[in-house]
Amino acid sequence: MLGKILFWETQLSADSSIACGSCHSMENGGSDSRSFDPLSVHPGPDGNFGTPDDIRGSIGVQNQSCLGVLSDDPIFGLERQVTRRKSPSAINAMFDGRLFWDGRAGPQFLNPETGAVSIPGNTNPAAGALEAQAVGPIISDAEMGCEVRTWDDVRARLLAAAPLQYANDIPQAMLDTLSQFSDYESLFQMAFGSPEITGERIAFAIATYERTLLADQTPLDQFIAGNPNALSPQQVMGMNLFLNNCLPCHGGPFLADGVFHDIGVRPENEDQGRFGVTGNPGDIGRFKTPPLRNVELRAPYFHNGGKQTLAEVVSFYNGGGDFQNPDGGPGTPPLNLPAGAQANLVLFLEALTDERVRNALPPFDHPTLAIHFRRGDSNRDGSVDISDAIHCLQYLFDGVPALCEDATDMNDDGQLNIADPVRLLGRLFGSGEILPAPTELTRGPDLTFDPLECLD
Ligand code: HEC
Ligand code: HEC
Ligand SMILES: [Ca+2]
Ligand SMILES: [Ca+2]
Ligand SMILES: [Ca+2]
Repeated sequence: MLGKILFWETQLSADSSIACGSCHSMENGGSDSRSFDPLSVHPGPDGNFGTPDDIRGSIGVQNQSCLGVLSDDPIFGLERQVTRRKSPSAINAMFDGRLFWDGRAGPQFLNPETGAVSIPGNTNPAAGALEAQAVGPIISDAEMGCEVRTWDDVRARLLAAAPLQYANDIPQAMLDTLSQFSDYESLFQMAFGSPEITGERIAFAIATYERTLLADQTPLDQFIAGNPNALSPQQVMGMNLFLNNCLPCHGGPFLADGVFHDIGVRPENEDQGRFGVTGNPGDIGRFKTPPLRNVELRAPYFHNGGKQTLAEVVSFYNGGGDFQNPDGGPGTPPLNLPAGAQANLVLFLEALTDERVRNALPPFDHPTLAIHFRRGDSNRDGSVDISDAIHCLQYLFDGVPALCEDATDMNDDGQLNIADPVRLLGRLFGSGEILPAPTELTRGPDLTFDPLECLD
């Protein structure tokens, strides 16, 4: 329960905007549909936006010091930074001893504050991999942290936080816990027997929650259990194609072999993948085979988020990949399937969805995170300019609907009135101060409580 609260706690991030769940949403199969957002693009190794090496990653935090002082990021400026890879799933990750696309979080977990071995890597194949992974994003200056974040900073934030105060639709069982243990010290006391908040305990709790995220109720599971009607005839044909062509790498209960291949998604020097961990030249451009459960929900696909639909992925395999890399290993030979067969393969991949994940039912239920909006962007076209002052005036005087009240509340006083366009005009043309958080510089959550709403 503590781990679930922490996984959905935006106050674990340096600016109370991003939780683990922001980049690993259940409805998206444990990945991030925000990757489709135009602002969720990383320009890739060439540093330029709009070129083929761009990556659809996940939106994290602005470049800032741990005191909250923003600084211009060479790539993202004052907008939120974006990860260099697409977020893989936190669901069904518990049996994998090599997490991340390149497997750099291994089974040994070191106490992040003392460096002592906390979970030795040899007790079982996955051992402490989830714990080792969980400490990364909290400290990362692009995902949830700030420049040189310390665990003292993380601790101080949790001590000062009212748990989940910025979240909505909190599931009843979580509310019951919070009504009994209303601050983080008592939650840590509940879980660990004493109130100390440490990096090690945060990792223990989050990983223990992730071990409840087992998606094992799919049409394929029902079919294997003996219900012949669980798959349609097309899906059975798709399954046979899958068994013949995909099984070498996507076998086993999670439909993944847990090893690293170069299937030619991108030229191998753009992101060297596994090589960054092993230093073995044969590993250049190799990435971990992703497990395929809930893959239907996880678009866009591949480590670079480069394919938008499963049909595009199947067509990629049908042609034998997009790039032939020299050290590519076995790669994937072209399938040369007719269109109907490719469609059946897609239908089979859609039979790998656990409906509890799609519908966020227990154990995949969760609080709703606050909507991110840009203060002042009243007409919601993505930028803040004179047209927003006009939109706000039209809302006030001509009955034009507000698209996001919080964005229109330019001075963040919880009321919509003439003071709002005046505040924006002062900002645009006078020497007016930057608008209240999340400011006009980036999108973020509203951190003041008011009755206004932002509907998407
Ligand atoms: C800003 C977005 C972002 C946030 C916040 C974030 N993650 Fe991730 N997560 C990613 C990305 C991107 C990767 C893949 C990175 C890579 O492979 O180099 C990843 C990888 C993972 C993996 C590995 C899955 C696998 O199969 O290898 C797990 C598990 C995970 N994250 C859990 C968490 C937890 C727990 C938190 C909170 C403590 C968290 N993430 C916060 C984006 C995010
Ligand atoms: C040689 C091993 C191999 C074979 C064969 C293979 N795959 Fe993959 N698959 C991978 C790897 C590795 C990735 C990740 C590649 C990357 O992102 O760079 C992947 C990614 C995927 C993804 C994207 C998942 C995600 O979360 O982004 C899908 C879908 C997929 N494969 C389906 C298939 C299908 C269908 C077949 C058979 C036609 C197949 N694969 C054959 C290794 C393989
Ligand atoms: Ca680029
Ligand atoms: Ca605007
Ligand atoms: Ca106002």
